[in-house]
Amino acid sequence: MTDYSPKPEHRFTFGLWTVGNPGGDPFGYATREHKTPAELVYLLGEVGAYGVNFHDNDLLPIDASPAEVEAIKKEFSKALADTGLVVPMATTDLFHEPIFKDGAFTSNDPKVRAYAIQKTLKAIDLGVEFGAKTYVFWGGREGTETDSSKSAIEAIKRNREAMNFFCEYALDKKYDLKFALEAKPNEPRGDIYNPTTGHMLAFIATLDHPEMVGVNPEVAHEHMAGINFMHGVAQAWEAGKLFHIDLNDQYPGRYDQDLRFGSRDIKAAFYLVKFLEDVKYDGSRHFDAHAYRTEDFNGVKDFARGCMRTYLILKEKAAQFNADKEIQALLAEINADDGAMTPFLGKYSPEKASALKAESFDRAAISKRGLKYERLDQLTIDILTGTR
Ligand code: GCO
Ligand code: MN
Ligand code: MN
Repeated sequence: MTDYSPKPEHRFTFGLWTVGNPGGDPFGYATREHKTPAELVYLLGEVGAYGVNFHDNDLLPIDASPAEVEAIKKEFSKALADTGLVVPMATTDLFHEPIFKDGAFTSNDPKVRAYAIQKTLKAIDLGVEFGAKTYVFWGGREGTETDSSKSAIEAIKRNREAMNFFCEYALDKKYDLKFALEAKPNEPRGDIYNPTTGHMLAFIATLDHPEMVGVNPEVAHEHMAGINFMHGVAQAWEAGKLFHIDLNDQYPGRYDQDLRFGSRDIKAAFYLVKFLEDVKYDGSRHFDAHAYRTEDFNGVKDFARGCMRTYLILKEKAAQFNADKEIQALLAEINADDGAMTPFLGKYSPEKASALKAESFDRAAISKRGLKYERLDQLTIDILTGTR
């Protein structure tokens, strides 16, 4: 029996807003009391997390007085020192306040845009003060309900202008900081701009400092869009852009559920963990989820422990998959290459193209081969269900 207890090297992190989520929803009031940032750090220390992330206003209420700011920071720093937790990531709350009702960086109102940039500059300073090396941008309000209201092209330009501003700011301040953009298709807006990780990757390529900016894909967000999360993560990784990741779970086609990691689609979670471990992703495994509204704070601890435990179980299953002789033999067979096509494949040359055009292929014979994916998938299921 393997030890599934979380260790710092696993890089498990939670946001203050995740374990601090009071259980309210659009139809019901909070079911858990408010806890201070310091209290939440102790809770995370108790369950064995490595780090804690925050929005500016998770830590400091928006109208906190200078004295309150100092007191909260002091208490929070003490909790970090007592527990050994670190702050790998920080972000800005650009969605709760009514001023952001029609967006932050993409608002039609220049005053709102300027305020959003000012708030983010201050929030970046706060994150850096606590040691954050990754800064996440989630534009929850950057969208529309009616496309009569806003130019989709202007929205892209305004988002770009803001990101370029922050890159220059970080360079100017000599901050050791990279930016990670988080896509979501909808909720809270009817539609959000740059709705998927793929859109974000394309957007990043248009920035002045694309090397400073990557993505923060979230399981639930891509599942809401009905797409394969691991494929998006792989694309980000291959492009050198996987700067952070938000782990949770989600039934497609439903409201934003933020379920405990791996609790809905265990197979998708398995392929994701296997991918992250196989490529040796060394960033945070950030759980952006929250406990069911039915839970008290013991249930919140069960939730947090569950996220990490499931990750570690799936990591073990991935190692088992990689070591399984039958699976590896099937994979070797599927990927077999006798070299006969090498002259035709790879980089283009005019000779190669002519040779390839002259070659004849026995389509019927090639298509007859059974690929044994049914067997392979069942072996995967056997591993996942612990029957193998
Ligand atoms: C959501 C998002 C947020 C962001 C967070 C960090 O659906 O509400 O996932 O939780 O991840 O604001 O920027
Ligand atoms: Mn989310
Ligand atoms: Mn998220």
